[in-house]
Amino acid sequence: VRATVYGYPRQGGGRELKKAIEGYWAGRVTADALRTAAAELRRANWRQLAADGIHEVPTGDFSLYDHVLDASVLLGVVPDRHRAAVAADALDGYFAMARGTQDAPPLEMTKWFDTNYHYLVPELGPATVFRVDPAKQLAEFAEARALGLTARPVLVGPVTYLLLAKPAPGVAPDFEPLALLDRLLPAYAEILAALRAAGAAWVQLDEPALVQDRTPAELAAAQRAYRALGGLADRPKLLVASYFDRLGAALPVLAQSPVEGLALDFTGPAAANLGDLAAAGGLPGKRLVAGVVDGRNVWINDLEKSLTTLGTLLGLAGRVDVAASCSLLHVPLDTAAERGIDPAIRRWLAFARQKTAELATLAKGLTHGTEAIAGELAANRADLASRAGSPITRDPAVRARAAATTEADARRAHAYPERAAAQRAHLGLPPLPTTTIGSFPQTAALRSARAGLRAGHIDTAAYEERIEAEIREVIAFQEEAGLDVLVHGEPERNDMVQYFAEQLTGYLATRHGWVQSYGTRYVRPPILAGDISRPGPMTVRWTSFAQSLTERPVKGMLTGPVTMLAWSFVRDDQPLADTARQVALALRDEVADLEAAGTRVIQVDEPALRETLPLRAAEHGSYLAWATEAFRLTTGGVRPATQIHTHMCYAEFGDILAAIDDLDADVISLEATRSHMRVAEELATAGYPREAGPGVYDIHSPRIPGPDEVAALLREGLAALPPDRLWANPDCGLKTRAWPEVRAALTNLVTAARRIRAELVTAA
Ligand code: THG
Ligand code: ZN
Repeated sequence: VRATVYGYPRQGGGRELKKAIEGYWAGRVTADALRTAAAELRRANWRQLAADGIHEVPTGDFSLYDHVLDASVLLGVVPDRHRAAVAADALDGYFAMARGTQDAPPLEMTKWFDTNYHYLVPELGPATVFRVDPAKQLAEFAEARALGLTARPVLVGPVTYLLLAKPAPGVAPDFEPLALLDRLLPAYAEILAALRAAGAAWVQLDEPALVQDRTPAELAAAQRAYRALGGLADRPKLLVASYFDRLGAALPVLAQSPVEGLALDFTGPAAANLGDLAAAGGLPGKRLVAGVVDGRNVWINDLEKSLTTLGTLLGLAGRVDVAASCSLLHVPLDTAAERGIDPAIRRWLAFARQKTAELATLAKGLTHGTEAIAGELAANRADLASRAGSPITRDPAVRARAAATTEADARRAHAYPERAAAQRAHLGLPPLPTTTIGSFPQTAALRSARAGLRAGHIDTAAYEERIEAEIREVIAFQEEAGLDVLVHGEPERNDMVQYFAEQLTGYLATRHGWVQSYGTRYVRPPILAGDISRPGPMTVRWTSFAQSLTERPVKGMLTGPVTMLAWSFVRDDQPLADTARQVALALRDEVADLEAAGTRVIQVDEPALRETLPLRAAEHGSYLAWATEAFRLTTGGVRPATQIHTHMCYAEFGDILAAIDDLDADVISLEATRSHMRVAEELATAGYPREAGPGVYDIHSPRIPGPDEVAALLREGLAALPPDRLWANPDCGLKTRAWPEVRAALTNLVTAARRIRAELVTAA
């Protein structure tokens, strides 16, 4: 039994890769220096993996931007609009596809399954011709071999590649990329032959798309693909990898194919693979790579439990190796860098480096017997016991309160029509009220104050003075522009979830726990480590300060419980629904404090509600039930006159309209500019009974919409919703925009809303 991994964090301990790539974009780093920096990171990772006991290292998983984009380059899938750039310079052409140029928009970016990683969507059509260029794969394989290591190239599998793709611009929207399978397979055959010629004994083909609900036609395509690839004479042995869930109906398809190996996930709900595998008769004569260490969460493994699972698996396959459930790309690099976390708690955590050590220990225990790892097992047992028995893990007060929560707590006491009347009286807003989503541009002065505070150059008092100055400016501008419901601009916040995580008991924040979100952008997801409670108000000080500067209502701004979970590492020792309820109760207290301090409008953002939808449809219902309940628990305690807002960022929410209704928020703001107010229509068709603000200013673009353009969008909105239920607002927060753009765009937005109000009066 040996240990392996499918992929490793790319950035380096000091985010060297980000710095090299962004330096290249800025013209500070040459292409050669970038390539050298990347090669050094790869070498350091492989050496580390080998030293830590990983037998077969992955190659080709490294990327300068995204591994799905790399697969497109490998297959010669370049959109027509980027061909000239790619022909002129391969590296600049690659970044043109990723980031766009002045006249060629980038590939669309979307979530990699249910992780927080985003990939670039391949664009395919009937005219697509695959042209293989295996240079990157061959070079990285050779680099690892040059270190004297056994290496296994890792590729996105052909079925997953097609299932992740979309019709290219100009191609019929109902074109199914899977129709290209028979043309794609010869391209994979060519790559496999090249890798074999280079000396690869095994190649890994990743097929995570097969863990999702698949139609019989899609399963038949998978069967055809692996019969064809398995039947090739000139190829390495094939390991087909699945992760993120059980394979289900695809398991027998792959088990009966001529491939030599399968990698299965045995963590969390995917543990069902164990029973499925036994039922399918195992994998006699094949290699099974068993993903028993959770590759996408940060908790230490239960080594004894894994040994038991692996013991069962030994009887079910020709050869068993041990691995993390998926690429380690989704976890931070090394817990050792987290000096700020209590060492006793740090022992509960395993980042990529610690996970490789766990894998090596498991492989050693299975090969040489548990006596050979007695010390590791004893330490692991003690760490698990320390976590299970810790007062952080179980706070009786939090548990008692969660247990005492009733259905009624998660419901507003009054129906919407009564609330709407009370809110109208309390707020005195005009028809088509204007507002923003929450954040305003983060100025250079603010960023330098935050850096100064962290470095100890300025004290808390000086920092807070800076925050107050920013808030004064934001309030003054909004009054001058004539907005109706104001915000304080959130100058005190960096990451939406980290700000709250830092103030809640039971949550851990990391200093260096960076995880790639997309390209060179990273997040540091906080860790929901224990029972969650709120020692004191988190946002009241700044909201109240802002409210003291104006007569108009200032919105309180909170991140909702579902998004808090979605953008954090979650507990693995209790259902998500229980963690969500604890977070919701802490936020509910914040809502109550805001209301008591005189806040008349409170917005609870849930941008992640849609993106956290489980991979399989059978689980949607139970997810949406606890998710909407957590939101209502957060907001259900307020008076009828207090107006609850929520916000979601993505236009694709048609499939969760019922859940959006179930949130029972008084007002929802949504991204809509790019979908031409189709969103308003969708809400109206679905009979959405409350107020909505489909965005009329696309904040992702530097373009400033004029008053006529905004007015036209508002008129479209009025075709779907009556004026007392339609709001005028941007698509999303303004944090990423510059002040001059924001001033102009919001002034135009107010002008447009006023013009339409005047028209309404004339018409009446
Ligand atoms: N917070 C967390 N997770 C998230 C988001 C978030 N996941 C989904 C979505 N938002 C991802 N979007 C982004 C957008 C911008 C950046 C990262 C993810 C970004 N990061 C900075 C960088 O890498 O330079 C660092 C930001 C920082 O200093 O914290 O720009 O909002 N948890
Ligand atoms: Zn948004």
